[in-house]
Amino acid sequence: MSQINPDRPLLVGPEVPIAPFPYKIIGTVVKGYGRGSRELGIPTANLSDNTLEMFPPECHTGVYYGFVQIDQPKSTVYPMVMSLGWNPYYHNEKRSAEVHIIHEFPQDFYGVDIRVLVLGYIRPEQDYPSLAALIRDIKTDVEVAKHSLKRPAYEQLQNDDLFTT
Ligand code: ADP
Ligand code: RBF
Ligand code: MG
Repeated sequence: MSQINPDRPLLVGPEVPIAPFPYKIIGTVVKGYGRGSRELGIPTANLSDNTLEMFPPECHTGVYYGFVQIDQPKSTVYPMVMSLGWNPYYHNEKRSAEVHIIHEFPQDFYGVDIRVLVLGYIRPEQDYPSLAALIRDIKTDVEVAKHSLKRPAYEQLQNDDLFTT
């Protein structure tokens, strides 16, 4: 199976973020369920539960794109894709957010704070017939995020107050 889903557009969302975007999430990176996203080549920084009240109520489950910064204000800002889903551990009464940062890190960073600026919606959460199909769509999400963030109104938000103060 090819690495990218050819049926999906690489550019999504409007030229300029519109409400409820952009919105900001600050949270601590916690341990996930060890479902092996790292083994899939897609590690996800799972956000602590207290972040969930920061999500606008109209944001439904699905995949989002934006920027993220780890730990220190003024440090590097990376593109990211985020999955907002229902947390099976809480009998699906609670949502959970996990962020895949589009960068290779030499080590883990559990326990640190990350700042996330969510800028747009990519797609709803889906059920996949195989792990390979899920991975292919997540890899496609990464390409969609990179393309969609290249537009000027998005690019300039790398310098948002969230990341500089
Ligand atoms: P868990 O189930 O504990 O969330 P994962 O397999 O999803 O485990 O790995 C996530 C961890 O990997 C993150 O908490 C972070 O410390 C680390 N990590 C390394 N590179 C990345 C990356 N590019 N994006 C997100 N997390 C990363
Ligand atoms: N899980 C799904 O079951 N369906 C999805 O459509 C889905 N999309 C995802 C998109 C992104 C960008 C990321 C980072 C994760 C997604 N996941 C999805 C969650 C994925 O299954 C999860 O990261 C692994 O199960 C490991 O926790
Ligand atoms: Mg994870």
